[in-house]
Amino acid sequence: MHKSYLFCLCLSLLSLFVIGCSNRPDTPPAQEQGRVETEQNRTVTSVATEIAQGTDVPPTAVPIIEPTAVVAAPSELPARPNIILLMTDDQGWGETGYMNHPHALTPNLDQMAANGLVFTHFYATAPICSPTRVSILTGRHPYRTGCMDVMGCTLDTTEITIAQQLQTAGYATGHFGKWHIGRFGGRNAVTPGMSGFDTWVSAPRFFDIGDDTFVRNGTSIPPIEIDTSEFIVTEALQFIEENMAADQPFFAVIWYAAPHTPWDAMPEDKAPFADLSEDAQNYYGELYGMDRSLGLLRSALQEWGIADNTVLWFNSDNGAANRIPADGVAGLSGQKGSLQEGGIRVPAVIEWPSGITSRFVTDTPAGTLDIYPTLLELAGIESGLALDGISLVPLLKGEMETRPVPIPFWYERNLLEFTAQELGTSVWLDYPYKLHKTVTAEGTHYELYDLAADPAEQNDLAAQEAEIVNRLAAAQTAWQADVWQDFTSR
Ligand SMILES: [Ca+2]
Ligand SMILES: [Ca+2]
Repeated sequence: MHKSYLFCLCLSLLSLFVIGCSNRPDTPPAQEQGRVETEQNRTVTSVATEIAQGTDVPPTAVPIIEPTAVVAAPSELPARPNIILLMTDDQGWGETGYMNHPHALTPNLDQMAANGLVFTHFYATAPICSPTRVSILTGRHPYRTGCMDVMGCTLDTTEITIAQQLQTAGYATGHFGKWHIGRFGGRNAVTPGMSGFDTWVSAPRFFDIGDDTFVRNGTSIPPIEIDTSEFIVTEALQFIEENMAADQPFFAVIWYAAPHTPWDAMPEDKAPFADLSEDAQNYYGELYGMDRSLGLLRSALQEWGIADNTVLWFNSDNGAANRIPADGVAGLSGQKGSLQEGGIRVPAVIEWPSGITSRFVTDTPAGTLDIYPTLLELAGIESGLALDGISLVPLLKGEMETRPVPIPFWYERNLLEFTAQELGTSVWLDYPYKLHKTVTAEGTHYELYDLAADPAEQNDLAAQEAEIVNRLAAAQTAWQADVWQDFTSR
């Protein structure tokens, strides 16, 4: 079953690639499309098919089943684009329309995927919320900064955030939605306002309709009465509109709470899922409301004439929680909380019409640690900082077909503080090889998988590929020693 599902997904992704190779269809505003689809109650598959029908190449003409990284970007990317980071909360790798999920309805994200760059191997640094958020804002592995607590760590204020970098470089900066890396009150509060954001309309943790924890620039506001995704995007649009007038590039971070538990969707967002359980209606309804807000955002940017030079970078913060009985991880192993693929591989799309002019699908691995260095390069900032990710600008320009450095992961579910170097579970992703290392009081255990041949991590190669294990383990251990050094010198 896993294999057949993965095969279907490959076909689905490939059809996106085919879409990307053909002429761009004239499409109505995305939000309008989403509405039409609700009324007609069309299926996810039919939405994907209809996107494909806007092209000259029928999906059946797909000659191969592997995604291919092909891009013809401008040799010089436009300087200092507007930047919007969008992140869902617990949306699994398979839970999009463009991945042909059996229920998830994401027509606006599918449109972004048909217009931009789709990552098939994009990784959240951690399989849970807070450390991934720290990885985005600091560009460093969260363990370096002391962020360990799975219930919510606090951003170390000695770190230089990407918001501070862009603020110093003349960007207007705003944070909207879930924070979850610091309290908003008390002696040790760390707010978005203290972390480089000029404007913030944010909640300290997850939120749902009726939430009364939102704070706008330091002042509490009344409970939210509309869909929460629509609410934070509306606030972000107000910030963007104000800063457009100032003729200044902007950086907006929109961190959704959907589809995190508890689930509470608006009636119109639940309507397409009426045949499912109440929980599933609210779950997929939250996701559909999030997607509707993408339509609002994209329509406004187009109406204001700034869509072309605005980078929309969408991803989820960790793998599927899989509490709804449908395969959110699309045949991968593991889920939220695990360093198996299902816990860390997430949907990711970048839409930037003036920078990514040929739409394409890449299987080059990338992740949330790469966001910081990529944005620095896009904004023309030399930081001199030692970061754990790399700039993806060469990938955007078609100059990176294989990733030059591995991606590190390190996560221990019960760890509140480091007590020993190398403790816990860690992963060294040197694609296509993925090394799992588990350190307990009993000793060290390795597993090795070839993700290209075995994306579901079923066939452990550690015993037969000792040389590869040794090579990856040596690099991983050296990196862990460096992280340990940073942690202990904080
Ligand atoms: Ca999450
Ligand atoms: Ca929720």
